[in-house]
Amino acid sequence: MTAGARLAIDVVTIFPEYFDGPLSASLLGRARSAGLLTVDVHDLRAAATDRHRSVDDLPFGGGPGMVLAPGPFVTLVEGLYGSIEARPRTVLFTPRGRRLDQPLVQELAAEPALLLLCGRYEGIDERVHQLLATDEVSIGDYVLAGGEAAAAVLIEAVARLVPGVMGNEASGGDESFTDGLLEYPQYTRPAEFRGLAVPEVLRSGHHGRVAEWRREQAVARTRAVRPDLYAAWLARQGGRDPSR
Ligand code: 6GU
Repeated sequence: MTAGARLAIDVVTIFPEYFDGPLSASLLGRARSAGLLTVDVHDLRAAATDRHRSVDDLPFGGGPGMVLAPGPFVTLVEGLYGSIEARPRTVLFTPRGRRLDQPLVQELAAEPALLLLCGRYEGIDERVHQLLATDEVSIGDYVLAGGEAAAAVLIEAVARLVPGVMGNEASGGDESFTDGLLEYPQYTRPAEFRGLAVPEVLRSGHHGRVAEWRREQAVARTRAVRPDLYAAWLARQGGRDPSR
C-alpha cells in the first residue's frame, strides 16, 4: 500500500500483467499520475513457498480442476499490512458474490484503501473467504475465467468517483444510475446525418423543455430496457410516473 493518495488499492492476482493496459490508459492512467489514486498489483505466486511457486492444489472431496490454496493469500496479506486484522476493506471476486452496482461502488469509493483478491481455477479455498473477505462481489450473471476483469471494472468505477479524477466532466448529476434511470440520448453536430435528424427540442435553446425531454427519454428507455430499475425508480417517486 502506498500512502498519500486519496484511495490506495492493492490487487492480488496470479496474472499481474493483466492489469498493465487498463491501469495505464485514459482516466486511470491520469488519476495515478496525478497521485489521486494508487494501484499496486501483487503476484500471488510471490507468496508461494515451494520450488514450483504453486498456489493451487487438488480439491478435497474430489471433482474437476484445482483450488487456490489459502496459504499464499494469507502470507501476502500479512506481508502487506503486518497482520490480517490490519487489512483494509477486502473484496473477493467470485461469481457467487453480491452483484456490483453503483451504490456499492459509492460505498467502496469512500474507503481510504481497498484490497482486491482475484480468483482463478475452479475456486478459492473457503478459508480465504472466511479469513480475508469483507465483501464478495460478482459483476454480473455470466461466468468469467477469473476475477481480474471484474477487478478492472471495479477499479475504474471506483476511481471516477475519487475527487479530482474526472477533470472537466460533471461527476454527478445526469449520468445513468445516479438517479436510478438510464442515460438519455445525446447528439452533437451535424444536425442531420444519414437522414437522421437531431430532435428539434435540443436545438430550441429552451433549457426547460430540453430538461423535460431528457427526463422523458430516460424514463421511457429505462421502462423498456430495465423494468427492474424502472420499478425501483417508480417506487421512489411515490408510485407516480410524471410522464404518463
Ligand atoms: Cl467476480 N468472477 C468470475 N469468475 N466470474 C464472474 C464474476 C467474477 N462476476 C461475474 N462473473
